[in-house]
Amino acid sequence: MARVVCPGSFDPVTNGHLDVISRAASLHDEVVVAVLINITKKSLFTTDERVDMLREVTKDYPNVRVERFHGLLVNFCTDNGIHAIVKGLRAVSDFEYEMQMAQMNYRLAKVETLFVTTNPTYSFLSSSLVKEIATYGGDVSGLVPEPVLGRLKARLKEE
Ligand code: COD
Repeated sequence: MARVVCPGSFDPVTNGHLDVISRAASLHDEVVVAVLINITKKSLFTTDERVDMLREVTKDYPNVRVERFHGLLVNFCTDNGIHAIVKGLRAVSDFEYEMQMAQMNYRLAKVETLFVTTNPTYSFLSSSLVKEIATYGGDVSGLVPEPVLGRLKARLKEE
């Protein structure tokens, strides 16, 4: 069975993430979406909320499951029988950092990294830009899945 992981912070999940996850799901038997538990980085949504949103927006993909992880991604891969990481590449600026991580992950545990080129519709899209635009009242509809849009508006109203 070809099991791969799509890792990330997903704070929150965007349509760019979802595009990569759906394409990974069409190419592999099983996709594990792994949400980083990062206690040092301030996030808008808790790990549980990020996992919930991902589960909701991937519910129509029977071969996708959502988990959380902390520590090294390669340890999560080894513990879960995962041999490859699937990442999206948005621009040349992503390439240098992604290549460094890919080579390090291979060096650490012989875990391969596979890249899908971003869907041009979402090549400018990141969770941080979505949060910034939404914070200042900009329109982010079409950039995040519908259920995330509602949660984003509610969270920013609370703040
Ligand atoms: N189009 C296509 N792909 C996209 C888009 C988009 N618009 N936006 C995001 N992506 C993809 C990218 O592949 C990105 O890597 C991934 O989605 C996740 O994005 P984010 O922003 O949610 O997550 P990051 O970049 O904060 O996640 C980084 C990791 C959690 C993957 C990384 O820090 C990690 O592996 N950490 C664990 C610790 C570890 O093992 N460190 C050693 C690494 S060598």
